[in-house]
Amino acid sequence: MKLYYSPGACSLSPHIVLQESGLPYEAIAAPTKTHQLADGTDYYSINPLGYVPFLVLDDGRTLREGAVIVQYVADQAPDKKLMPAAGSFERYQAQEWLNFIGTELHKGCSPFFGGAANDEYKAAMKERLLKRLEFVNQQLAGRDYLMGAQFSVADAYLFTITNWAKPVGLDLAPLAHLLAWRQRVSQRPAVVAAMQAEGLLK
Ligand SMILES: N[C@@H](CCC(=O)N[C@@H](CS)C(=O)NCC(=O)O)C(=O)O
Repeated sequence: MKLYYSPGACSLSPHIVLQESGLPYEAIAAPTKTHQLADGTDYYSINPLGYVPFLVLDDGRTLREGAVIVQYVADQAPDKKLMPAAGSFERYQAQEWLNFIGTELHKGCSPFFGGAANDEYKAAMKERLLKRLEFVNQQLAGRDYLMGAQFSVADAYLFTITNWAKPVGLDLAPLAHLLAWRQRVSQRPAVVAAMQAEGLLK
């Protein structure tokens, strides 16, 4: 498998999941600022939408949405229990988290990265994001991970998005459960390895 990623972008989530899975893969940088690979290839010739993450399977088939890529990878390494079994109620709960993170958090952060949003819109969006994060904070009380005792792909996605708190201007200090969870996730060897590979750790 090949994962196209941009350092620190939402593609860190499948990068973490690939590391957690133990499956062989190659990570290829496709920086969002240049849309060009290191060898000069125009990234739009690989993914016409131009965004990361983008997964290419060994047989050439592709997947391009982060919330789906992480489920595909998890299902290739079922022994790692990164996603509950298909058909179980827990599977829907994990998908509920992925959808929530994608639509309520990830896309709420996007206007803060080079968008044309004005200050009024950004202030309203920050308030909305904080309300959503307060909910997540409550859900994490007394739990190691979003799904309970087991780390899942939803944790990889939430960790990636909450890494952006500083650039977006969100103060996470009052959200003690979320901060404790971030600390726990940040210490997982797979998370450290993926962040190191993206040049995010000193
Ligand atoms: N719908 C996609 C959105 C991915 C996305 O927003 N990627 C951003 C980085 S976090 C990106 O590549 N932006 C650069 C661009 O759109 O050209 C997903 O959920 O995977």
